Amino acid sequence: MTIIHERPRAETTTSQGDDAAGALRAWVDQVAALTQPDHVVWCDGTDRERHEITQTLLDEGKLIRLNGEYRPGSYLARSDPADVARVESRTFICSKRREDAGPTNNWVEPGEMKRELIEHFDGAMRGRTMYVVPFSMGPVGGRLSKLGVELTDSAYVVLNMHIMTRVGSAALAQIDAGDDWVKALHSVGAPLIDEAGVRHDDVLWPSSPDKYISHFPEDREIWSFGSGYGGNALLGKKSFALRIASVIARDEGWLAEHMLLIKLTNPVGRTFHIAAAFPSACGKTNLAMLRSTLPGWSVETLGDDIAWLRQGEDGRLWAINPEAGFFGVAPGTAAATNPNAMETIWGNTVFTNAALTDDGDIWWEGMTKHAPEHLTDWTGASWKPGLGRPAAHPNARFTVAAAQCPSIADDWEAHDGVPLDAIVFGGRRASNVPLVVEARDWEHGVFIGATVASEQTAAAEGAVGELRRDPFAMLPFCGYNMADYWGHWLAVGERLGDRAPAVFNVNWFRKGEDGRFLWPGFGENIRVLKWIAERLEGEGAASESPLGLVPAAGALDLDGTDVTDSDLDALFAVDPAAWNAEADLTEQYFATFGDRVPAPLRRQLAQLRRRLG
Ligand code: GTP
Ligand code: SPV
Ligand code: MN
Repeated sequence: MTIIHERPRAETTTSQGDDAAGALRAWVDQVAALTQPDHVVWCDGTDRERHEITQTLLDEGKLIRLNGEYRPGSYLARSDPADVARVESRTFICSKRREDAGPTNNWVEPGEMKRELIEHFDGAMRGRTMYVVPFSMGPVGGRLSKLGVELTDSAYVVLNMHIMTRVGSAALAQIDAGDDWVKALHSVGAPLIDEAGVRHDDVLWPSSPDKYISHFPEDREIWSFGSGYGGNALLGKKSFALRIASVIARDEGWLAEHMLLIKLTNPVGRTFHIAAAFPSACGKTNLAMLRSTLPGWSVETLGDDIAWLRQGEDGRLWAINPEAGFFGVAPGTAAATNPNAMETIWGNTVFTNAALTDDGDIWWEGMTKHAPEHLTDWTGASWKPGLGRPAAHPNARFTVAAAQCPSIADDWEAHDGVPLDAIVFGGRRASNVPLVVEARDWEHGVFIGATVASEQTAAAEGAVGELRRDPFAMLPFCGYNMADYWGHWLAVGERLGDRAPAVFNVNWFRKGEDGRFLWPGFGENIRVLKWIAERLEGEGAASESPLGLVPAAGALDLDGTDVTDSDLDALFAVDPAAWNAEADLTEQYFATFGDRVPAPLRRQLAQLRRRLG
């Protein structure tokens, strides 16, 4: 084994710092001894490094350079067709006790899981380079920020981590200074040299049919094996910033959430900070980058996927986006629906599983009204319209720096974050769930968050369209017992008291009997945000529904839309029979958590039933 870039030496270190640097080095050495890479490279996060990594991937054929005239500095990667999304069936929370992982997580006893993983990692990096990627989630040194180190044998992962997190020497210096950090070990699980010492050719997207995305919450460790894709492999994202961070947050009294973060400004210049939790591929990026159709109202982007929330000295809840980039759903992204996203990806973007045009740009379903006459599809095969299969994979993604977003807020990297005015929950529901509802109070809001159901999307393996419970949009991401997590939310609310943000629920996806969306969505969602802001100011008119407060007649600004009165009725219809059936399902759902369900949530269910009659 050779070390290409020696670990940079810190200029001054305290004795605690020496211990910290030593602990990191010991872990790197230990993993290298186990996985046996040809080389170890310590990453510094510089542009030069990014160019080198990119060049390596180009030389290996693992990236396709896009036409610089249309998409400068941008590349297309094509994954293995069996490695296109998060694998929830192979995602594990290995807490010491099974009940601490809870019924919503796969659990294996940590010792047993580590033994199994060590067998898989043994020699897993033979013939490859192991990259040491120190990173910060949140601005380096920020009050809510956290550090991690990912060890990976995938240059594609390093390139994406460069965009999605703050990689490099500044993060490493914090680790050396003795700050806590999370160990994140990743291998694609495809060694180039076999046990007999024979070297094999690499493939364009190495991965393994044997996949493990394993989390050890008590040890603050992540071990990911066999996948190179998104949330399975970019370990700062779902594995650290949600699964491990949710456990740290429980222990330290804050919240790690699957939420976008925006700043809404009204026509007199008053700003509101709003965080919203929608399940995967249910509209976070789109709402985060909303371009307002209402004059005087505007939205600025702070984050599109993850938010960390912590009570500040003023007693309010403050939020940061711990990420530095967007790993956004490509299909459906278009100038008409999300112009800010289209402008963000003008260049310097990595596309994964998009289609390639004949002149070297990318395309996906929904980008333009008509598909180009010929494309190379996401598998590399020739494609033309009418073949009956999509040209881009439904979970095709773009990776791009947040700083490139034209709607990014000036203070998106503020070390203390921004104070939250409202929290919004939502899901993808063709029926039952109204366009917008305001919770009566925090406890009711927690009940609403805890009982969200949503139709499954292509962001994870599984049957697309199937309705499932996805509490707080955290079903695949909560690192501990979901019922305890609800209890933690209630406890945070107690501490916030009258400083707590207001809570709302939205649904952009309700359909009419003819199967069309009843609500125009996208930029028109500003109308719902406007009502929310008016409620926050104590102005917007609301009326009671069994589910919570809904806009009073005329309170939702629909001027200039083609939403008809009957659409509006259908958007807010509450069918007591259907909702009593939902309440029965909620009771059954709660039963799966046994006596860990907090009493206030059972009380909320009883109150809902009473209001439904
Ligand atoms: P993850 O990155 O997986 O967490 O997804 P996300 O929650 O950020 O979802 P995103 O904004 O990427 O949207 C997913 C899909 O829903 C895209 O195809 C969007 O075009 C579509 N979508 C988003 N907002 C709306 C909306 O208001 N109405 C309708 N009809 N579709 C929407
Ligand atoms: C999600 O599935 O919620 C995503 C994509 O944001 S991934 O990074 O793959 O988790
Ligand atoms: Mn997400």
